[in-house]
Amino acid sequence: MKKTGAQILCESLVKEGVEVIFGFPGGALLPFYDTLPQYPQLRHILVRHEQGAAHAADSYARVTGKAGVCLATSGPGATNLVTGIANACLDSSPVVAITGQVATPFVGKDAFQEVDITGITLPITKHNHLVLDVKELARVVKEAFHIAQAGRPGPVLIDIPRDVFQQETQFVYPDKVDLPGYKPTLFGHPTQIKKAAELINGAERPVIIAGRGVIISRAFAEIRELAESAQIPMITTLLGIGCFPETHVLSFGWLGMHGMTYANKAIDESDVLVAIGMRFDDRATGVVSSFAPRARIIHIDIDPAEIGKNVRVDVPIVGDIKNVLEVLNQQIVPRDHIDWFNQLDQWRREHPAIEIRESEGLLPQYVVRQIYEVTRGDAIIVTGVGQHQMWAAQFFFYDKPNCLVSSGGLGTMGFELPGAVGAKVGRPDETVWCIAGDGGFQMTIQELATIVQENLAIKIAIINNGYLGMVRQWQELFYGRRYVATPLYGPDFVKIAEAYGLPSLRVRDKREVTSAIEKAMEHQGPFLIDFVVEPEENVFPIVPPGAALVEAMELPKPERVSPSV
Ligand SMILES: Cc1ncc(C[n+]2csc(CCOP(=O)(O)OP(=O)(O)O)c2C)c(N)n1
Ligand SMILES: [Mg+2]
Repeated sequence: MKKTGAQILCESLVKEGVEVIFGFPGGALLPFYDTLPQYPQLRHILVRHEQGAAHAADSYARVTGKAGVCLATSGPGATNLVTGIANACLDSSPVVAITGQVATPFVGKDAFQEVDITGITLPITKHNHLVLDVKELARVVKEAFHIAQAGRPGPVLIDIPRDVFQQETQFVYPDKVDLPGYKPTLFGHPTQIKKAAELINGAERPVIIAGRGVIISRAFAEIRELAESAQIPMITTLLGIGCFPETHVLSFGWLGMHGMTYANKAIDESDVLVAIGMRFDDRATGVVSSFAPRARIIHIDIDPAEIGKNVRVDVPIVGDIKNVLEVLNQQIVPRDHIDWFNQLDQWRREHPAIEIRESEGLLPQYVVRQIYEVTRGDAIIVTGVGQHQMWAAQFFFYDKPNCLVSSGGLGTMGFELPGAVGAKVGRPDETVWCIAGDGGFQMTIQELATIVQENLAIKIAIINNGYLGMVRQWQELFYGRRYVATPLYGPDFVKIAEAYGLPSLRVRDKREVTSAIEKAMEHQGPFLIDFVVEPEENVFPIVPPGAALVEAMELPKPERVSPSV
């Protein structure tokens, strides 16, 4: 029996195990939306802006490990996806973005709502395809899901003209993909793994830096075995948070611009650095010429393009991390590094890094810490970008795997609210806290309507400092305190919540923080708290731009109290 392109798309999505589509309709998609009710197994979540659909699909993919799907109409719908696609690309998230396109006779004619979305997204997708014939649709969808998820994950875009949705053909879903040009290397080269094992076994001051690749590969047990048997301190990247329990004795925080000073020092002094599923981003390395100057570097990554891209590497291993570590672990000689750990502990005492200064006012760090205390760390945290993002990473201790969802590579303000939507839809049984900036929240505030319409029990904490805080901090520290375009008027968020139909509270006093968080947790549905915090609080440590990791500025000493890690 013949099926229409719209039916073929739905059938193909069902075959791929897709359960949720985050989308927004329009003319080019009308045939698709008209068909969708025939497939009740496909839940459609109507977002309020296509950027939200892309972020939700990205976040859904991060928390489930399955591809996330977003859908937008041609022209402005498609361009509204662009930021979200770029975000997924830079953080290696498997998103399949589907766009409607003008009908094939109109393609290339500047037709109403026509943009060349495959052209626009070429540099920010792993692959994209304009489907010009319904006969290729099933194969293109199959390939899209394969490419999005195989090897290093990333976004794939499928552009489907309106008439292709209406054309009919026989539906046969391919069982296999045949892509001779794309065969990711999954198993590390044995000789390279042997060299790595020898380096690790001979190391005096080894360090592991683990990135999001470890989470993507679900190599939680394998990385723990490596760290424990070889007694190597574990440091993560920002996006690697949640690949190893942060309260484990071997956990030494995360590196980089706002990372822990002792972690950055450990890297600086290390003699063997095992970099796993991370890509030496400039926010992680500081000035590259001074990065890990004493270390031989082992780099394990599934993407050969990352090897040697930013730093020189002594032993590259290309492969899936779980597979590589399984083999590597067999060659590790158990040992300890007592002197090295004594040194690390001394640095940790000297630079406690994660501390909350004494203050009568309401400090954002305290809000994050109390969310940790009340949830006992059992929550998925979704953040925006800025100071609150760094505090969320510093003051919550991530013990459960894969519980921080944050925009790392692109640093996209506005990710927080739609990101929380994707996380809650993907893991409905988990508590999801959206830790939002007052700036970023105003960028995608409209997704409150999605949350209420879908009754997603997301708890929202706005860290309301009245500033584009991270930019203000840079102006304070590096631009003579000239606050240009960073003081931020915001609406009354409690009234906004009320208007959208969700309960809320405002907290200005630190004594009310805990009970407000408890109230939000007790409430069955979504809940918003507007935390009006100290406006000019800064994130420490901070490695100034152009400086080495060890040149971090720390919280001024007299203000230090309560070291807690
Ligand atoms: C879309 C976008 N525009 C601009 C920036 C630059 N930027 C980085 S952090 C920041 C301030 C964020 O303000 P807010 O959301 O209130 O968070 P805060 O730093 O105050 O916690 C800005 C403007 C960005 N990251 N993303
Ligand atoms: Mg702010």
